[in-house]
Amino acid sequence: MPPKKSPPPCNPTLTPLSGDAKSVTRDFERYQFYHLGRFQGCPPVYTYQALSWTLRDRIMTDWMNTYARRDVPGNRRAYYLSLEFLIGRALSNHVLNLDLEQPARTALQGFSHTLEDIAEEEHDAGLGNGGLGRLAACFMDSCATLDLPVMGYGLRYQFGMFRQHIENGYQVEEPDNWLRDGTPWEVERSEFTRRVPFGGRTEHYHDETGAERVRWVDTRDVLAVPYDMPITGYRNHAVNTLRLWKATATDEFDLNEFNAGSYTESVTAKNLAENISMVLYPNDSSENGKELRLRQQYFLASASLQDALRQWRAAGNSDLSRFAEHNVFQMNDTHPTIAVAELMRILVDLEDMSWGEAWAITTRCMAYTNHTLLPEALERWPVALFERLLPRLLEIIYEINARFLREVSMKWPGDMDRQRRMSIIEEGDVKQVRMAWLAIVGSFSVNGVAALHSQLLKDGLFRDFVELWPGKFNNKTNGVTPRRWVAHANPGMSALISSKIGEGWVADLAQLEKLKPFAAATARNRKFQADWQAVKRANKERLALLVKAECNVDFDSDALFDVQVKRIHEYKRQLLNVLHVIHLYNRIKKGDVEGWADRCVLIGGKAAPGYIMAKRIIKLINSVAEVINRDPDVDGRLKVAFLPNYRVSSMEIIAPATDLSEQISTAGKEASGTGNMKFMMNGALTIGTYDGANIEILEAAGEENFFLFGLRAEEVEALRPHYQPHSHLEHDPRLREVIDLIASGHFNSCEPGIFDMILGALLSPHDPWMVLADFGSYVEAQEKVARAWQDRAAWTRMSILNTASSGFFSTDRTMLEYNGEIWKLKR
Ligand code: 26Q
Repeated sequence: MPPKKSPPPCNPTLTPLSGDAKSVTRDFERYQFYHLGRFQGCPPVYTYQALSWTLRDRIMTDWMNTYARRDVPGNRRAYYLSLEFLIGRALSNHVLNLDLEQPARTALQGFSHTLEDIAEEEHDAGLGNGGLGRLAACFMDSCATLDLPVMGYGLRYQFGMFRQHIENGYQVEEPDNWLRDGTPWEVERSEFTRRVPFGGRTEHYHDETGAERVRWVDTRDVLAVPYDMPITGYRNHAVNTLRLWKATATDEFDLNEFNAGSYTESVTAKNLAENISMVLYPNDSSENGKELRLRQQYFLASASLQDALRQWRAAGNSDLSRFAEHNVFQMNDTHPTIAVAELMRILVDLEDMSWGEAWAITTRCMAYTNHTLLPEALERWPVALFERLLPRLLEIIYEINARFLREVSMKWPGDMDRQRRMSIIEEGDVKQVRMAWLAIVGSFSVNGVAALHSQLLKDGLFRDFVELWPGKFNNKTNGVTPRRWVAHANPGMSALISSKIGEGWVADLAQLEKLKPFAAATARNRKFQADWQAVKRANKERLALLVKAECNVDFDSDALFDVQVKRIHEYKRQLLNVLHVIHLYNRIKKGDVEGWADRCVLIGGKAAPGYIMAKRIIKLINSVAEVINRDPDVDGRLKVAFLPNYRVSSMEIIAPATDLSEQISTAGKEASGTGNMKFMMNGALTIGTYDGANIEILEAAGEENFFLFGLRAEEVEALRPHYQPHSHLEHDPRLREVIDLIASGHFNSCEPGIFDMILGALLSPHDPWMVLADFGSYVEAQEKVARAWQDRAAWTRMSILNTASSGFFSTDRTMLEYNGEIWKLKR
């Protein structure tokens, strides 16, 4: 089936629908009654749908106009390629951006549900694992708000991140059928369907001029059907597009195979095609070698590049040699980096370009962002798998590699060891393609996501490449969007801030600096500081309700809310947090409660389904929580809860209610972190190691407003060969008692032995995360926290200063840096 022809440009003279309360109410009622056939008293999900359609109608003209404005020859554009966009809910976000809160509330008058209740009906679009996916969503928000011509390309997974249940303390996964009721936030654009080839073989031949050329034949093609989601800017009438591809089988499946009588085989083949966009891989570090994952990656890369080329031609361009002047592709980690080879294939095989010309274009439009320092998380694909699935792409990668290694050998003649290290193909028992190397070789820009991370990449993993191309490597410290994470999630604090410094901070977060004078301990500021505390308290009550509902644990809003939410990973060291909790419990049991600060400890996060240790850590947290919460001696001094199914919409309630943000990874292992920034913006204080963006948070907030502890990255590496966890046990009775209590079976009397694997890991001299090395320093930092909490007025001032210093961590700043140094788009 040839793709349908592009439609003519839309009509830019359409009049926008009014946003006044009367017109919003009329349309809302029309959807609710006439379209959905639902009346007052109907389930709130229909009210959610009617309101969403009403809003969506009010996005359409801006969306079309933004598209028309951008669609001119010579206009430069960026494309953000990502296997993940962790979007969360959309309704409230659009209400905020379109400034339609009052009209929406008016429309709901007379209904028994508030705007907040209605918004709760929306399923999170959980099309990502964690930080990397949420970052992509925050980037999209900021690009629209800055009116940057950036389009996101991703996959429309039918099942997003699994839903997590806790049964008997263990994680149980359930599929996330987020599209069951459809979503109002997408528009299918089947007219832009693309065809993506798989399998088959290559044929080398000579064309009429005698030049050697290659055909990829006998492929099994899959159709990529785009679904567009609008990304609204903050009150600026700009609407960008997130284009998500769904895989469907071609018509030939039905025609050829069904008619040939091989009915079951053809159904299997059809399923194989449609499986591509079925489910998000729930690992947040690489799970190597899975064929379906490689299919997903190539499917995204190929469909998106074909579509970008189509768009560029549709805008009136024709001279391909100028493609790189007008287009840049930002690759979110190595996941979509097969795009480097795919663009070469398109230019050389399909567009008849010479290798040299094609390579000049490719290496001027590709840019790569790295998100990890863990060597085990670096993507590698077996050559044999590539050969079977993407034979033409493998040939192209070999050619790229051969030419690249020639360059290496010219610079370092005879240095075979270096050639072996830098080769895109890793030799060995199983030959593998190193995707990060392909990305570096094929890109003009390579960046890390926080200052320390970018430096460690240059000094370590990427060192050889830095010697070859020093100018390629740069840092772009992550951020988060203040629209979702402050204006929407924390309306109380937002109103209070705006009452002092106006509303400009929402789209220019550096303005939060103007809050600093209000943190001073003066009589004039007393009212503001009391109001700040009252807002935090109200937010804590909201979180306490959630914790009660989800965990059946009573959180007292007068206590310190101490929170660690993120994926469960050994390097993130949830275990260190648990050890401290057990230490506090031991102190209570001994009556050692001098200067005690009552605490509510909240931990949440998902474990990759195959990550046994991470799952056992969840069980330990739940077991410890159960013992502590039902021990009458504890008497309200300590509460512990594990919040199930942590996701974007839970963070919207958690961050505004947090007093203490736990950022306690082994130094040098967390590339950046972004939860740390959400907490800071919402006035939490951080207890953290010198790692990732924590360092920049500490520098912005000032050391006196941050609880720093633990070894630094270089100290971790220096200690590693000599690390002796047992010596920490011997020298620190607090630690000894904690470990002894776990070993005694106190937390698992009904399930003996289940925590042995955790004890084994903690006590091993090869523990890569060196948890016990930081225990003492962590406990001491926590004691400082408790002392600081006693002086609530001083704590409040530190809280204000954290928010006031958080301007740098807006993705608006991050996007301006990407644009200024990499994309160079006109705003
Ligand atoms: C790879 C291959 C196969 C299956 C899955 C994957 C995979 C999927 C997701 C590998 C990694 C991820 C996600 C990584 C991630 O979220 N990294 C985080 O990125 C954030 C944004 O830059 C940083 O703040 C975090 O420090 C980093 O851990």
